[in-house]
Amino acid sequence: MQSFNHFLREKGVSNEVRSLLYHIARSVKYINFSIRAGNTGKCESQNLFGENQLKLDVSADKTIADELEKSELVTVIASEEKDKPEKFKSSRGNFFVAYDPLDGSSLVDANLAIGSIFGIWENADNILGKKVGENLIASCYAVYGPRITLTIAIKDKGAHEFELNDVGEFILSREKVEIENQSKYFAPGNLRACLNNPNYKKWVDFAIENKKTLRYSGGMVPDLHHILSKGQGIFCYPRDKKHVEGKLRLLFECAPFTFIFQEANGIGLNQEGKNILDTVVEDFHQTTPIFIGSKEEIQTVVKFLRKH
Ligand code: AHM
Ligand code: MG
Repeated sequence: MQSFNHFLREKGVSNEVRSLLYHIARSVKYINFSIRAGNTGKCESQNLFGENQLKLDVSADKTIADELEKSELVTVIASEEKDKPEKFKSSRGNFFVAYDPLDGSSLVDANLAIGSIFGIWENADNILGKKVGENLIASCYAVYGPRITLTIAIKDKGAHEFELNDVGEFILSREKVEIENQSKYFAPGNLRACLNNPNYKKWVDFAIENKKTLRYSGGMVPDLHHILSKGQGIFCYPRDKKHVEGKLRLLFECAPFTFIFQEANGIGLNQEGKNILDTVVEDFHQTTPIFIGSKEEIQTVVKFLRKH
């Protein structure tokens, strides 16, 4: 039984990063309480993307922002649910944290698994105009399912999964999460793209002909967690006519997950076959097509899209 703080200290993770993760873990526990309390209705507001917000989206966003401010280590935060980044004046550190407070909001009423995603950058002054991976030093995500897990990846120290126990502690449940290069699972998001992109359809047909197993819930967190749990799989969200730069957000979703997958021997590419972490940040809310999972399979998908 190893708490995440103890485990990360043994791995040589700095006091500051551990303290920041402690506050993130606390916000995850509070969000979990809120979900269990059933505060799942809609509110009147919309986010920047024109999506209707749930009470949970708004409360999760506030819970996380409050905890990050309390850490006194974060200078700037950006959230999928906030129009603009926010600054904390009282900070003694200089981290930038970007987060999606509640990924999979549309699954809340269906009672499917949902999650939160966090990316942690050191040097909060320089996010715009730089490659998104440049100062990214850690990322994590929580799954609110039948069990509550927090998977944390630290630069060059791997990805590790912790599970919330009945006394409110995150205990190591899987050390060194790793995925294989090949995969029998596939999660083909945005199948609407097949209507305008015959190459995507060819790849989906290829996956079916090769007897791949479909796993797609409609939530990026549970779908990517499935891959990391089974040790193999691929997830795609290509562009289409409506979403010309994809739907999923670079800072809040794609970069943190690509970082985690790289620490787990996986890969995250855009539709041009470039590493997501090499994307230059031009806007806090920018989106990107994404292909993420088992290395060789992802390279095959991207080749299909580019050459067939
Ligand atoms: P959200 O953050 O508003 O929940 O949107 C992101 C979600 C991802 O979790 C999921 O992979 C994707 O949107 C599903 O999109 P679609 O409804 O087009 O399948
Ligand atoms: Mg999301």
